[in-house]
Amino acid sequence: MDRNTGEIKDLVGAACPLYNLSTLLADNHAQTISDQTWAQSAPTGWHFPVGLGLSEVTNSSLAQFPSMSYYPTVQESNCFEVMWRVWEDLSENDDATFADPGSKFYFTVMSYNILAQDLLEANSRLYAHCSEDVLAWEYRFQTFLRELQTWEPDIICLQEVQENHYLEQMQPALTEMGYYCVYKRRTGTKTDGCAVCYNTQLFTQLSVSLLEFQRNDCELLDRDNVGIVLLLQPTAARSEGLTFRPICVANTHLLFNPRRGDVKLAQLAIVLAEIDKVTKQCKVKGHDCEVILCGDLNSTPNMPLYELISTGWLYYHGMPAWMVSGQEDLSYKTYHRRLYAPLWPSSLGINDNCQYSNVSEPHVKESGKLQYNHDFLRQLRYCPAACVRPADLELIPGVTDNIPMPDEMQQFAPRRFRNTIYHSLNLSSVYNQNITGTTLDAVTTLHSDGAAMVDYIFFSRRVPNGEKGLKLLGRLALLSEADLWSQNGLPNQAFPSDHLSLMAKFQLS
Ligand code: KL2
Repeated sequence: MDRNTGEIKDLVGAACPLYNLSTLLADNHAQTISDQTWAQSAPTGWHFPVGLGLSEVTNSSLAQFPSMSYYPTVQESNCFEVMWRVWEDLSENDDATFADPGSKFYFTVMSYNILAQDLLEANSRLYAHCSEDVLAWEYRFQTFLRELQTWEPDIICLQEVQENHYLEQMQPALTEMGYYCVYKRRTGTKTDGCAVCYNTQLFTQLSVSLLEFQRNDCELLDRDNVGIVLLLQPTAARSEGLTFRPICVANTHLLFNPRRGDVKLAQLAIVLAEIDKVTKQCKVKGHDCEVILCGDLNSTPNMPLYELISTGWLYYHGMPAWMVSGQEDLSYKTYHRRLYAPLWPSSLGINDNCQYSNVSEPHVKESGKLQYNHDFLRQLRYCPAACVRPADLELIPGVTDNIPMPDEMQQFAPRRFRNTIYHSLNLSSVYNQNITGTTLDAVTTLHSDGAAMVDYIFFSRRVPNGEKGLKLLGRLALLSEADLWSQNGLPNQAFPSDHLSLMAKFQLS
């Protein structure tokens, strides 16, 4: 492969070492990856050549897929290069992990927009660079299943899952592989939706929320996108009798329209409010839960929507709606829809903290008197002035000198800036904007209109000296736009969608 021209050289007859893609993947699947060795030994099946001249030649035959038998069989002697992906190990040599591996719970999460066939066909000009055979659903589905078999994610968050494919193929296949699946189709006429599947050996489901963003009583929320929020309890299988904190897993596919950042923010607020509700319900039962938020957010890194998630706040007054997602620079347009307060009507029942209003704000009882709920009163208790011990108050250690932990303070910090929205989930992205060790942009989606990072896995950040938070142990490396074009763009022989899969490994202690 000449990486500069993107041209695939005909290697027929050239003396090249041949791999068999299918065998490699099959071998990898057969290898049982034990918890402790998994982070250290990168899965051997996929390898991404880093840098020029390190590409590998492989052999892949469509005939390996029985369902493809009605397509022309590729000659066994046809070699072409295939791009692999590497596992990035991020675990420092954590002695405690090896000393007492039983006290930790490890799990992996994949987020994957698998490109609904109906959308592929509706937007076919985006895939004009692809050969017909890599666009066939049967081929793409088999390639997708192989990818799952290669990486064996414990939790899978899928977007663009076409309903008939889900019911007829996906759910049966994944059930067979040991997953339980939850599905939510988009409202309206679009045929696809989101799915979350989890390994039933590792998790039991404590709650499930299926979210529709289309609200008849709200002009802003007139789009058909959806989301799923699950609360999962780690089971004994990998925890040797210990009890671990539940994990709240949210999956969504936000609106695509680059001009409508206002809609995207309101859709995100619904997801954040639902996560907040689930975590609070968990707390009532005496548990803190960890949060994983993944999906296709149709927004690029470090732009306003992303900033809201990663920093916990966003000042939006007068911001052009197209700027929110960073997908396109539309500053040349003469008219700009702009963001002004309120971002969404109060009838949505969600406040500026992206929480359901009835959960954290005082509400008026019928008598007309204000009634304050527990959380609202805690906000008052945690205001800094309330934490100063009057000099004449008897010191009873642990009682009258007791002040909240810094993270508790933060949770109840006054939220009083105007034209700003907040959330209190403390989330970090698994992926950085750049490919590790380079200045190249990492992309998660690519087609003939361009490439970008729009898919994410966010997770509960570890708070300093706190017990809470997830530890990120590793991730499946992304690729650059140039790397993907050198392989004919997406979808291609190896990758079945116009998005790459994202995967991360976490530790819960
Ligand atoms: O960006 V996506 O692709 O997350 O991969 O989400 C949407 C787009 C998906 C669901 O609406 O369909 C794709 N140009 C390009 N892509 C489009 C367009 C468009 N005009 N409309 C929908 N999609």
